[in-house]
Amino acid sequence: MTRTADIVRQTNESKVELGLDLDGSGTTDVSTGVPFFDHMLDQLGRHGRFDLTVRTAGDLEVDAHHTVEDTGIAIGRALDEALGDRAGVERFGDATVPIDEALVRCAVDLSGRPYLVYRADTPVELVGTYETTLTKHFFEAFVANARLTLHVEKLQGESSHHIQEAVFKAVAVALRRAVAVTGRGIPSTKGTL
Ligand SMILES: [Mn+2]
Repeated sequence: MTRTADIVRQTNESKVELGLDLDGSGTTDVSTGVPFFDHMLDQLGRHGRFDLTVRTAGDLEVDAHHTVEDTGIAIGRALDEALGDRAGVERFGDATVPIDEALVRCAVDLSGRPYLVYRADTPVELVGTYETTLTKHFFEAFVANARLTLHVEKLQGESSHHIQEAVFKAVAVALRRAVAVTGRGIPSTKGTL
């Protein structure tokens, strides 16, 4: 059984073409027109050990908002589709990831219910051309479409680049652990996720 999804999503604000393989090797090919965001999605694929291809062409002449949000929707949708009925998955995953002075903790539950708790502000809100406040928005879109619970908490950090990167790496590692196939049935007393 392959756990893959290919998504094409087009609106008046963006076109996203996305490929995801949950059992890949961490090979990524990401292009959104926002270099720092590309760098972050690269971390997500690489440390999640997913194969991830992203081609987003958004209305960057406005700003990066729609590009980031619509990419989050597509990645979430792809994850939901690739997981299928979620049978056999570990379901819960967590990770605490340092980058030098920055430390970020993340916990995931593939619960079927979208919920985000995000506490990872940054000292400055611009890294390259990327507004770091978009990251919460990205994960809101991701969580709603992937139907999972995600907690992200910055324990400490000074560099906004490091904090943001530790966020994406922690989410990647927590997701890798949560989607790992470790059993057979649906890991819920409800019988469904
Ligand atoms: Mn970096």
